[in-house]
Amino acid sequence: MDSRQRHPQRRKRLKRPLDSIIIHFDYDAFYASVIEAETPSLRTRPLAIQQKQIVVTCNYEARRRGLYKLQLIKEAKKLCPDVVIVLGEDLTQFRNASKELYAFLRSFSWNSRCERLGFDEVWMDVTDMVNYNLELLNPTDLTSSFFCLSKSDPSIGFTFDASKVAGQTYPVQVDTSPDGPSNLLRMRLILGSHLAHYLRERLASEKDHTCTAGISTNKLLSKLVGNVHKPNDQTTLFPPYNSEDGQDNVTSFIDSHEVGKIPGIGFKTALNLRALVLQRPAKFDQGLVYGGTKEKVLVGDVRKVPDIGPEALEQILGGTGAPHGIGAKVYGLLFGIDDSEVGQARDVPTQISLEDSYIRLDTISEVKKELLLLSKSLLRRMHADLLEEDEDALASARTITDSAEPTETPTKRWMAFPKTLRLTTRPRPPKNPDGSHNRSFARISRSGPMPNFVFTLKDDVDTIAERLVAEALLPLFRRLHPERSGWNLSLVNVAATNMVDAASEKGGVGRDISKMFKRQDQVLKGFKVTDSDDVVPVMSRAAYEVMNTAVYSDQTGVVDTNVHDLKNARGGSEDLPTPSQEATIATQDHWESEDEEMLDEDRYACDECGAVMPLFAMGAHARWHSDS
Ligand code: DGT
Ligand code: MG
Repeated sequence: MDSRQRHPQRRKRLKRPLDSIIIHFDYDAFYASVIEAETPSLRTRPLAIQQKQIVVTCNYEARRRGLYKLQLIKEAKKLCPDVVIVLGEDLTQFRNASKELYAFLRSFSWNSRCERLGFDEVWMDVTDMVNYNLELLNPTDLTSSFFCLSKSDPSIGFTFDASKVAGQTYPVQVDTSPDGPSNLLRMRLILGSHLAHYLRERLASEKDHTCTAGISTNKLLSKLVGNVHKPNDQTTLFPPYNSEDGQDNVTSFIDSHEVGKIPGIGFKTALNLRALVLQRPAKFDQGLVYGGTKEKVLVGDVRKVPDIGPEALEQILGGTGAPHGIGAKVYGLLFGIDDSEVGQARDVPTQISLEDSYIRLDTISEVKKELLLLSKSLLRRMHADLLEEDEDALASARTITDSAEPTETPTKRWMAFPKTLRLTTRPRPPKNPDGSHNRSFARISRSGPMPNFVFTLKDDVDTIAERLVAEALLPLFRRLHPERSGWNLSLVNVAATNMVDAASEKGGVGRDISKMFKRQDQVLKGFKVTDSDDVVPVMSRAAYEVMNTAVYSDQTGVVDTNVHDLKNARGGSEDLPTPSQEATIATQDHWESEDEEMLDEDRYACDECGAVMPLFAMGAHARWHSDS
């Protein structure tokens, strides 16, 4: 038997689709950049943004002096005593800046395929713009080309030199001659690079934010290649993209990445892949409680494993809780293949979810207090994200005011209605007989119809929040935890889900809230609080879904109370990083999947205190334990 027969999949090269051109943007030192835009004099000074006791980000001047993201404030000050520290606990300004930049980028898109991840990353599928402009190129005079930004007005656009790529390339030396191989793809990527360059310049000049961009044929590659030259630069992954013998640029690019660095390969999948290559578990880095490996296993190493293929990977990575087809998905990723589409731009999030974590939360009165805080935040976010000015009401209010008494007609209306209210908790498992704790990431949820009164604009948020807790959340809580005591929660999440666009409701019903409620009641008839526990198996799902189905979500960075050890509060909110605070920092404000439990794949509990946090926070957290 020859080796080809023995290892059929080893010889099988996947062909990479080349139809799309995608740009990935990542704003530079985003929070710091928001502060600098407000106070430009800070640009030349080392600037760090503090949340709790951690530098969540710092500007590049600070990075030149050795500061880095997620460093302890104490360390940052020691290293750079003149660092300017700005508190970044209130996320409002960052959220607003993020929305503004997104709207700006999106305004250039023709197909509205413009997707935000977190506050500071955006993908744009510019295939249509690139293909249109490809047709307009004059091959005999590429140097004075014009990129058309509007199909209806040919004068809107910019001039550029299509004989050259804009910005950097991977690899550094590339052949841009028009008659070389992969000519068409190369030309389309060159067009994409000029569009990216133009958009970056407009962002910098009009919005005061620099960013880094990556240009390639899918979300995965555009995101990864953008990291090659940071900050304020851009990189295009140049062809050839396919080859018979693996001598193409995608293979050499993707092969040099550590498996854990590939978006879509979650922590547990990376552990499994490393073990597959090493034939034993990889050793962890010292100083990290969990995670961080010191034995780097590259994508190229995994692909060289005999008999590797979608089926083999399905066997290794599949199982309870793993998404169907994980083997094929991961196998594709190892080749730089990612068929996920850039999401369609939306005016409203698909859900709004807020949560907080606690060291101890074990009495009903404390739960009520926390539910009230979460409800207020949820309602504020619903108002901020789902309400728009009601032009009709404004106009009629104006008419009435001109001629008669002032009116109290509300001038806002709902753009979308979340039909479902979901409550999620994460109970801490009881202690083992030897006093140790099992790590648990299992969340349990109950959902019910969103009560209509939350949509009223006549009462204030505090009043509605109290009613929401009493009439909806506490009943859900009792379904989740029928026992009066004996539980201890490490997390509570309140979410408004199942969003329905008002405009998409038939006949514009959404504009008439009373009709909407009637319809809602009909729709929800027979829909009652679910009884089945949807306990989610942990550490088992591909976090890639997070990237694929990113939706807008937000967490309780804005909650005033920072000390969550309700029984044993140890002083003020700023004076010490309680583990739960770190957990709060670490988990707030990310985009997450509809199925947000998947994020747990990357969350870990400290053995010492039980605080839950993502992997990257474990190092700082361990240092905090050893210092205190
Ligand atoms: P960059 O992209 O390396 O130039 O720097 P940043 O600051 O843009 O970092 P990035 O892109 O990882 O994250 C964007 C923003 O999100 C950042 O300015 C602060 C915030 N952020 C990032 N990581 C964390 C985190 O672990 N916890 C919290 N609370 N915020 C974070
Ligand atoms: Mg960034």
